[in-house]
Amino acid sequence: MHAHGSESRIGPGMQMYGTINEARGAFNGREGAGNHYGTVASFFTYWNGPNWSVGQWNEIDVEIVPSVQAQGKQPFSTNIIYGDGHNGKREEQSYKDFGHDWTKYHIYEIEWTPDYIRWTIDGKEVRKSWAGDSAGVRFTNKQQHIMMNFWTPTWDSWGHGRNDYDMPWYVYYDWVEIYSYDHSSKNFHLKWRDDFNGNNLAGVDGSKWQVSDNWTFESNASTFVKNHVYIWDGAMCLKMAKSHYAEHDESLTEETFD
Ligand SMILES: [Ca+2]
Repeated sequence: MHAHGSESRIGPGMQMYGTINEARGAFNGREGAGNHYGTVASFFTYWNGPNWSVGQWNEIDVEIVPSVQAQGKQPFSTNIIYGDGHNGKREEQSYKDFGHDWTKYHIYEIEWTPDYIRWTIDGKEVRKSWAGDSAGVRFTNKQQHIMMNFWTPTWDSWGHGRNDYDMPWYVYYDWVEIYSYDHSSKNFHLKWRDDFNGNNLAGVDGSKWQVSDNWTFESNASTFVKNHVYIWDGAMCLKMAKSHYAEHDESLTEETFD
């Protein structure tokens, strides 16, 4: 069987990413998240090099963060994270009260242009940051990847209340579209789409996506493993399970559904 991380309290989570060749674009996907405190289900852009450094950080986030409901907030977080040009990064983060049921499928979209960054849910605008007001928009100018992951923050506001008794947990992505941005016409053009078709438990299209395996990052209590990213009923499924019974759970899945 696959490695299941090591010392992490909870694991595995998972992450995948696809390449955006254009410098700017729009990215949308149909995502259904759970409502599990202590988790993040995401859809985001990220620059990972070459010659990566914190001071050049570029990231635009859609994140479902159920734990903030304990503070009376809706768990829809938008963020621009960008480097300060030296050794630090800055964030322009805000929660948006949209009144949608994030446990059902919705279309989340990020539009990223030199003039603005805009977030929509089901075609309705929830946030728009303009370059004139936002250093984040001005500094987000690198070629990025589109990524999705499902993970467990270690800091309290996003991590508290996690109770793993009913794991495994799942997040589903029905499809993802990538658009390039035409700087002269200021229009978006569909570049590619992945409907995540395929047999249940099949892997994702390796020509579009890379799947993290036995990897994590700072402030994440989960370890990403490749075999928890797979096609399920025409969607891409990210699965989170307790590491000490993950193997048993995998065998149950195979017996039940193959
Ligand atoms: Ca689909």
